[in-house]
Amino acid sequence: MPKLCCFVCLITILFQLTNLASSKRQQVPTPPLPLSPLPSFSQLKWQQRELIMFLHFGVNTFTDSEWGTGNENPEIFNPLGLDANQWVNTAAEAGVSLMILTAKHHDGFCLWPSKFTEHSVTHSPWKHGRGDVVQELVNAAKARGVDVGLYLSPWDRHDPRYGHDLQYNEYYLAQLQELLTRYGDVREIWFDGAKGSNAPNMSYYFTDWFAMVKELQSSINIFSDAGPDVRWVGNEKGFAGSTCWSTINRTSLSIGNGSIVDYLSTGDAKGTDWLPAECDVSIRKGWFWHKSETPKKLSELLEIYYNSVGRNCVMLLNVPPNTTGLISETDVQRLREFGTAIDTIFSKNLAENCFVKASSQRAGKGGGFGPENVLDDDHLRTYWAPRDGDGISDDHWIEIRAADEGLRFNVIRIQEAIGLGQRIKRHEIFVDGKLVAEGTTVGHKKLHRLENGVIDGHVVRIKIKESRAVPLISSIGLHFDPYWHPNRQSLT
Ligand code: FUL
Repeated sequence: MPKLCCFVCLITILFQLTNLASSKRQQVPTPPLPLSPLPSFSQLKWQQRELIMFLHFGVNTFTDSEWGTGNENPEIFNPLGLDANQWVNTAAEAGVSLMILTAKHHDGFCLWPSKFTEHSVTHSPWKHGRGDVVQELVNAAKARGVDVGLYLSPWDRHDPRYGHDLQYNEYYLAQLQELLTRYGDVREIWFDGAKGSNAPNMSYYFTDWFAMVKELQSSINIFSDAGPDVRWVGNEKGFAGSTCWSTINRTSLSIGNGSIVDYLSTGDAKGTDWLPAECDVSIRKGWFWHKSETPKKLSELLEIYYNSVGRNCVMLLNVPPNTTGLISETDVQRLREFGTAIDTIFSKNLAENCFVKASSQRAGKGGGFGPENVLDDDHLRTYWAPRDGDGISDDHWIEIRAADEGLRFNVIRIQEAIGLGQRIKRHEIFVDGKLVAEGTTVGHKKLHRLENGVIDGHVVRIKIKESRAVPLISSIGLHFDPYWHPNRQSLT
């Protein structure tokens, strides 16, 4: 009998051990924990757009001014050749996927037939008062798969309700409801913070506005100086801070507050809110079209690109339609050059066939978090994750090794898997053991355009010197920018 007992025990133990082993084998390594705050789905989508087009258009286009008085006669608005398809084609060719139109600027003139005011396209000779610029843009954009956003200026120099809190907020909310229910999906709404010094006192009911916007458009991003989804970068040059966190404390922000511009441009490593920055800038000097102005040089646009997209932001480039209602040929041409330049620089990753190695990797080889993930086409959901440590003092590095012939590049691109939070605080880049670049934050995208120009080398090592938690790198690129000549003025 005891023999039988021993035999049964042995079988049971063996059975349990086999079970344990097979359950161990089946355990797929899990991703690391996210680090709050995190982006929303719509914020992530917005960030991936990288380049958005702004369109300033209205009565100012016809009066050659930047801020209308509010006394303009609607009859001056007559863009006889308006063709929104031309706007959208120009944008799409440059890689733009979202276009934001000034439905109403500070002068109060509405580009759509609002039933709450007489001051609109309805009283202009354009299309005998039956025109609707918002609708024209929406139709053209839809046909090319481009998204639409709208700017509705809070400051209104025309409407007599401005300065009377209740009446004006009701009027403004009524217009928001029109815009967000009549035209299908609106992906971004722009609440501008500007207000003239002599303008009447006015309290905006932001809480009600924001709630109404979200009720009517669940996937929209709300832009203002203080978010809640996208923040102003703090200047109109299109430049972010060289340190730029998508995180910030919203409680420290307020709309129309000029004293927080530095905080806006750098964000806050300790911020409790995910609120990435948008860099608005015009292709010309002014926001509206003026006969006397010409577009910026290609080299200036590229400088802006590196200082916005290359610093974890989105570039919002204004391209104003002219009095005919078209984007001027000079601007079309410049945008085409700009789009081609971005393509030329970034469509080829010179690191694509290199070997890649890292200080450590989560879950070991084959665990799904290896350094090879930084060279695939997914720049968000696949990433290199080092082994868990305290994340702060660990010496994490990742290395790109070229085959025999070596590499020739002048731009280094690094991207974090921001879906799990923004982490990197400081990093350094070495080529064949020599320090070539250093920086702070990375975020969605960090572009280092090398100050000393083109480098020939074999081994590129990126060291993460400081991080809020283990760094998660989703993509690395080595690129050649033929437009970058650090030691001489560009002629383009
Ligand atoms: C500013 C406005 O005053 C300008 O006219 C322009 O619309 C710019 C984008 O925002 O605050």
